[in-house]
Amino acid sequence: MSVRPPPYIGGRHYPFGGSVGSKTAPDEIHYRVCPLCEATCGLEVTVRDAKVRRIRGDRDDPFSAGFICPKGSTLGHLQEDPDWLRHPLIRRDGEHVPVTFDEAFEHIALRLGELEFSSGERGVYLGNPSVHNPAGGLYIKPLLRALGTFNIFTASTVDQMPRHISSALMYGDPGLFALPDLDRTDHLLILGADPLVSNGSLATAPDWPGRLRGIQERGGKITVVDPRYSQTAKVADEFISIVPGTDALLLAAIVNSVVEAGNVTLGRAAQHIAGVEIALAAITRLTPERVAPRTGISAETTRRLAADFCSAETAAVYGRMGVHTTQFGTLASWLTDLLAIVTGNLDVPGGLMFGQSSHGRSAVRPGGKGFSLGRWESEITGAQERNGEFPVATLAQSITSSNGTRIRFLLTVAGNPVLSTPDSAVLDEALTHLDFMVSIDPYLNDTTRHAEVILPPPPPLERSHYDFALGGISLRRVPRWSPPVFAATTPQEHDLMARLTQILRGSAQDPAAFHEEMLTAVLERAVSDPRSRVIGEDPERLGALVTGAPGPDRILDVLLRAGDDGDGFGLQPGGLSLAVLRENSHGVDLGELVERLPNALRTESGQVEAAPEPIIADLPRLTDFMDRPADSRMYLIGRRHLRSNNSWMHNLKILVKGKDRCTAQIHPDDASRLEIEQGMAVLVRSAVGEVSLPAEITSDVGVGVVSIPHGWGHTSVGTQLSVASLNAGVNTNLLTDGTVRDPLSGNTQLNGIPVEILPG
Ligand SMILES: Nc1nc2c(c(=O)[nH]1)N[C@H]1C(S)=C(S)[C@@H](COP(=O)(O)OP(=O)(O)OC[C@H]3O[C@@H](n4cnc5c(=O)[nH]c(N)nc54)[C@H](O)[C@@H]3O)O[C@H]1N2
Ligand SMILES: Nc1nc2c(c(=O)[nH]1)N[C@H]1C(S)=C(S)[C@@H](COP(=O)(O)OP(=O)(O)OC[C@H]3O[C@@H](n4cnc5c(=O)[nH]c(N)nc54)[C@H](O)[C@@H]3O)O[C@H]1N2
Ligand code: SF4
Ligand SMILES: [Mo]
Repeated sequence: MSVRPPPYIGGRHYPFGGSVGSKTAPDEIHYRVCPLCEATCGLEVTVRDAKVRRIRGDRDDPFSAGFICPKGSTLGHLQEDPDWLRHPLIRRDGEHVPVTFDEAFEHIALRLGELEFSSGERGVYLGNPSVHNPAGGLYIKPLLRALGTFNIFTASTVDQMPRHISSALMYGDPGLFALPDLDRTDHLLILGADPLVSNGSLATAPDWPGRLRGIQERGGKITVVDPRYSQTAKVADEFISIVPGTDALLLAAIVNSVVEAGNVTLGRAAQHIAGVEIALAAITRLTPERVAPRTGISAETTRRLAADFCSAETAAVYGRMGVHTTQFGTLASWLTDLLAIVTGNLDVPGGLMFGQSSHGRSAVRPGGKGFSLGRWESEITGAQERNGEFPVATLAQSITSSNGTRIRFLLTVAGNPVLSTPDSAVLDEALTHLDFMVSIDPYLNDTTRHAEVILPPPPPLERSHYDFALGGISLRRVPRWSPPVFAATTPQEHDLMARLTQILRGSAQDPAAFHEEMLTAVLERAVSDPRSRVIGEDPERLGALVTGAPGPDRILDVLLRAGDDGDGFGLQPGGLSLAVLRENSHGVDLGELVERLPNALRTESGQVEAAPEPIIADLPRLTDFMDRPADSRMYLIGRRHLRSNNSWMHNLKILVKGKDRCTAQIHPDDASRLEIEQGMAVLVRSAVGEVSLPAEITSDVGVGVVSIPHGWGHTSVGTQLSVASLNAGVNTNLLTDGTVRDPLSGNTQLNGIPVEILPG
């Protein structure tokens, strides 16, 4: 399989990386995909004398073409961070002390044995990095099964859960996201996303800067809607300032403007879409005039946004954190897709397209089980499940409840909820009520300091990598597999999960046997799946042909070979396998996304449901909100920085050096009204908490808006973050009110929180 030339020319080549000093040994060059964010950039890692000498963007990567951000060049720094734990810790007499892996697992087995937690007393929190490593992709499922509890919490309910819910209700699959086809679109409307900084989310593509420039160079237009003149807004053709938390209103009014102008057209996908009339009838009250006082955007501008969208040959709409982490996140997410539907831009090149992972097996006909909300409730808090989990905002109460059952044993995997989730002070305190806590995490941080046992995985360069989670949301199909750069000196994350799973099941700890068991199950599923390339084959015969290290690599080999583009274990010569990815170290370019309707649909009807019943039933809440007067306080929103990664990369000096980034940005008009001067400490107070931090006066934020980044506040005692704790900052989630949630998704409102600001 040959590697085709890059899909686009360009890419900003940041001159990052260390200098190349005097030579003592020949350089080794390794190619790998960066696991730090959703952009999946290809990296070129130069190693000499067992040390990383330089990391730069891999110019031969067909997807990223040399693009890299400052974080991508820090994998060597993570490798050498003295605070990255290289052995487990056990807390003894209030202090975390190093132990061997065997001792740590022995301790866990002993404690779980003596404490005998019932299923309702166990709980788990999964954080963001588990989306970015193969162990998270493959080994969490059996671990959750062994935990045998409904008390599952993840960072999704402070993030993308609304998109899962709207996608599940519309397309029948919570993972089937409609993606903006950046490389072919003529018009891109971005709301509440800052991909120049975040490098994109739920639309995997490296080099958003280059790809956005590509739209403009093709003569297309980019419009950004944001309460802040974001980095992305600065490169857009038009910026529209919006009152935080009101995007659902704006989007509904845009859709109504499309209708009013007689521009509704369902386009190519028309025959696969049901319920458009019902959807349109349900939003008729949300007119450009009526929403304007709430959104702060004139009716005229709203109509023009609609006209721009309709007049473009192809148009894509993209909403992210600013849209999803509000009280109307699911409605807003549905409305982005409805806008694409009524303008004929769904499942059309240049519009919104559906992704397709290379290790997956596509259905050959539409239809499925559909999707239900609230299949069970928490016996502790009464919260309803959403996509298999409870809102993380109910985690603290699930631990401290005095209703009988409560969580007494908590496992955290790759998560720092003490900094990342709402009502942080309450959660921080709640964790002290646990009888037992285990964390799979490389750092002793604000969350893991509560753990009795911490099990660290090896750093990224000591692992193989493949993006199980992101392949299906990539804007181009470019499977890439990366071998480890350095041999691991500690067990892999999947080994840790295997042992933990075995302890929970009460079986002997034997990771090798566990990996074999997983592989057998995957093989058996593959040969009995009608969509598979190896249906009816003998799993044992295939098993003998599998290559790669035990664990995720061997499983990947089976998934690739039995998948849509696989070699079928020899039945389809030239198809994908782990060996083919190994040979093509820059990746294999399978090209642009192709139309996937109707077969990708898993709704009961086999159609796109434009008007799902729970969505329509939630609309009166939005109309009521429109009719209520606006809050007279200021609105708090977040922001990210290119050199940050949620809460956990502030321990690298190279990323945190420079001027203070944990500031409260306020508009000059607000500053003069409140008599606040540049750099002065201000107190920001919400319904649930307050923080004091330096003011940064800038007209980048709108009047009445205050912006504070999240992921800071590394102030806890008993952590081991020698760099992060020197640049601690404050935790904005002390201000986040966990009771204010989007009811359809359970997502907490993180953007648009009413706050007061006081000098001092
Ligand atoms: N106010 C506000 N709050 C927010 C947000 C916001 O915009 N505003 N954003 C939200 C979003 S989008 C997210 S995704 C969440 C993130 O919330 P979390 O996922 O809970 O937090 P992170 O800061 O990503 O912490 C990641 C943890 O994983 C550990 N880690 C790093 N690499 C690995 C690894 O390879 N394996 C394992 N096992 N552990 C690893 C780190 O040490 C750290 O403890 O925060 C959310 N919180
Ligand atoms: N450098 C860096 N990159 C990251 C991360 C990081 O921490 N640092 N985190 C990663 C993760 S886990 C995620 S989920 C992604 C998130 O990716 P993005 O969603 O692109 O990231 P944000 O920077 O949170 O962008 C949200 C934007 O919404 C705006 N906003 C706030 N409230 C509103 C509102 O009510 N309406 C509108 N229209 N806009 C609003 C904010 O001003 C901001 O510009 O980023 C990922 N990439
Ligand atoms: S944009 Fe994301 S994937 Fe690319 S180098 Fe930066 S952190 Fe890594
Ligand atoms: Mo996220």
